[in-house]
Amino acid sequence: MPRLHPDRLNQLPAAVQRPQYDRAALRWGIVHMGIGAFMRAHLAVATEAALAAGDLRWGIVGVSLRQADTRDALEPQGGLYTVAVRDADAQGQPRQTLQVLGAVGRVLVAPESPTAVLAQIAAPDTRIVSLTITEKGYCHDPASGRLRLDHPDIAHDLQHPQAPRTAIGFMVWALQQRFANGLPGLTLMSLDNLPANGQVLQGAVLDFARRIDSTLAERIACECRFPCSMVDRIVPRTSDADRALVSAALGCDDQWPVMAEPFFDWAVEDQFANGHPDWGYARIVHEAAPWERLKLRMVNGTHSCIAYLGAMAGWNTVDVAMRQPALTQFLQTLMQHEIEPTLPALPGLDLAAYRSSLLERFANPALAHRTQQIAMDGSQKLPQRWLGTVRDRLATQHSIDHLALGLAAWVHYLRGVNESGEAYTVDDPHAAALQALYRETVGQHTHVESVQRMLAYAPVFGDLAGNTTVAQAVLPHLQRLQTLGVQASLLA
Ligand code: CS2
Repeated sequence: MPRLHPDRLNQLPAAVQRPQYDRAALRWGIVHMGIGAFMRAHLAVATEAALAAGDLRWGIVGVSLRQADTRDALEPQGGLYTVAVRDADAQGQPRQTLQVLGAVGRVLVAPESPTAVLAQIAAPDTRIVSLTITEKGYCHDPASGRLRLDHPDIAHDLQHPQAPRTAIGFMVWALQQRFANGLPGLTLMSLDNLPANGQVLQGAVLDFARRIDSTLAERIACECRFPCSMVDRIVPRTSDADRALVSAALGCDDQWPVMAEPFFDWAVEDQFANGHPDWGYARIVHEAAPWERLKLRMVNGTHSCIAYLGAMAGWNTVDVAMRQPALTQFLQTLMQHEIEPTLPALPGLDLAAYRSSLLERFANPALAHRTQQIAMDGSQKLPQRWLGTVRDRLATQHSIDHLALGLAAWVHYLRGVNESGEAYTVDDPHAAALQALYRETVGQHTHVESVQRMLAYAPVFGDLAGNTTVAQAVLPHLQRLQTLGVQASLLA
């Protein structure tokens, strides 16, 4: 099968949407750090619409901070790739609509050519640096939100202006070059699932810059903008079967397509240093915080519950887990009675409708989103997904019983073996410490003191570390998970 390529765009089946604008005339207004599947199905889709409407200033240069796989796959395709939007028809049969995108012109691989990445950020046409580097990419302490100056990559980057490793290092050293060349600041826009993601980014960038030169830090503070944002679209990792299915439908080989649900949401603060594309898909808002809280607690909070319970029960994908009535009942109650009362009012938002549409999104049978994928990096995710809600509930002396089952499932997951006795790797930057703690505490005996010691891990739990009320709430769930399993715990 021939490869997807700009020369073959006119041979694609008529139903496939494709770029109709002049890609040769694109300018590179956006540099995106962390060009993974999510960004290619989210920011790139919204930006593609602006390019299609004729504003060609916003082509995207992607940066991979580690691997070369995205560059290696996209380069022979002239940057083209397919977004397959998947759901099921009225009979429950999976279906997809395909769009080939042209917004990503080039991908740079940071470890291979760090100076090219610095030069791209420092280039006159660049206006926005956007980021999807995952929670751990900010090299911050998840509980406090501060940049970890003892992080080995941050320590390295402070010493290596020409060859940084982290997104933070790249941005600050490139901004120094920009200012030296007489160019203005940039919009630095985080699209990661962190509360106040713009502020976390700003804090990390300024902490890093201050270590280099206080004038540089002041200039960045003055000339750059750090909009906070809420992003929402389920984008599972692409499998070989997905690649084959998309290529067959295109009639040519796309090595790097992305799969997404039809749902798309994005609220981004109106804080831009040098304008932004006309992202018709985005809500440009004054304050993103209420949207972030809604999304992180409802979507990601429940997603992580599905992930840990599902991974332990052997429900390998989210849609399979959603076929368990005990689980969906649990999620309903968790949202309605424990999460929703902690959410700020959002004018025009019908929470009950949001909740039921979320359950439908999770049940989408065409996505095959793996529970193990969502389970990764729990140490980075728990604070914003569950612990904020826990704090709010405790402050008003309300029950945290359902959140406690989620926490118990996360602890149980650290065991590294599911209910069928299958071992898996706990993929988390804190895995070694957390699994050692698990073995010393609840891996031995499960009583309130051992649970309390397990939940005393400060980098995750912060001021909740060792909290007795939390430990008491988690204890019966963990005991049931360890002895009776997931299904029985949900029914208890
Ligand atoms: C998921 C998210 O992998 C995860 O942790 O919870 O990627 C989730 O699919 C998105 O945030 C949905 O917008």
